[in-house]
Amino acid sequence: MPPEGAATLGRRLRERDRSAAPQALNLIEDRTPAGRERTRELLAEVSPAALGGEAPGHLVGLTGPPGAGKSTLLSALVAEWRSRGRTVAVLAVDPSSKRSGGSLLGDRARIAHDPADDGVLIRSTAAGTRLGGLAAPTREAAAALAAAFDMVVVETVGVGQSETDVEELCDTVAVVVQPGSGDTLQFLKAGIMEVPDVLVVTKADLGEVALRARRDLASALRSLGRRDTPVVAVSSLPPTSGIDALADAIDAHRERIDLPARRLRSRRLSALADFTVEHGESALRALGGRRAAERLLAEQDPALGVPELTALLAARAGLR
Ligand SMILES: Nc1nc2c(ncn2[C@@H]2O[C@H](COP(=O)(O)OP(=O)(O)O)[C@@H](O)[C@H]2O)c(=O)[nH]1
Ligand SMILES: [Mg+2]
Repeated sequence: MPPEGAATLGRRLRERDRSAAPQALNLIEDRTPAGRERTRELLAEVSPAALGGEAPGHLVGLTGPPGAGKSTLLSALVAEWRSRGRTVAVLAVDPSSKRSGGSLLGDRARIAHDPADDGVLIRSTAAGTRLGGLAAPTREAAAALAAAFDMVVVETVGVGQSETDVEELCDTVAVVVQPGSGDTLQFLKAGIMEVPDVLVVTKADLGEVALRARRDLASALRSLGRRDTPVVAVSSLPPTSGIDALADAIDAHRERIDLPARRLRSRRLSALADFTVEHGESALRALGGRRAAERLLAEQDPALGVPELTALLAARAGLR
């Protein structure tokens, strides 16, 4: 059977046909020039222009240090969302493709789910380079999946820059810390407090140490004037606790934000990142610098997808 046309795959996702997702993700991973062209065709079919608005899926970033309990938490969250009748796609960003040594210490659990359930899709995706933040295929996969799935989760490892990357892509960012790990302190020092929309303290079954972590984080948020940011304590191993409250907090955040504005900002930042990765900093200078490029993007039709915006920057820089 010849591979299905890229536009057909994109159209099927737009019509919420989830069975098109695995093939669409394979296509997006093909970074040859022909593959990129086909990816552009696919993404055009799920752009806001084609959808007549923003993609319906909720883009959720889940980030935190290795061993904090992200994968275990996701197993519980996926079950919670399924019980609420939602479909779920998870893109687990694999840092071992960037750093040496394979899986990171403490990064043990796999995301558990029923393989026969076609309402759940779980994929690993390669980590990006610093210059472009999250790898383009991760961002493109998230955009494609948001057309067809109710929840699209991007799981990333780390404390530091990765939080900012995921914040640029996602509607809602949940930052995960485990109690008694010193994460809380590191967190405050690194200025990461600006990033989370929801803070999650895992391993609540550990008792007092988890309660203390939750209190410390809540008071740190208060001192930053961020009283609205919820801090949710969860236990992800059976018997689970707090998972429903976390799902509620994630929903509530989406209700609060100006979603079209956040998505538009994300597309513009993505276009700038893709353009810079592809053509280099000198191409950015040809546009008059980053600020000028941002102004140029701000003038464009809000319904344009990332590939169209990236192509536009290249054309203005005289590269195409
Ligand atoms: N006690 C306890 N251990 C947990 C909980 N959640 C995860 N863990 C354990 O913490 C370790 C790391 O979890 P994992 O989900 O792999 O963390 P990740 O690296 O952030 O994805 C594993 O040994 C888990 O079994 C929890 O709620 N309570
Ligand atoms: Mg993990």
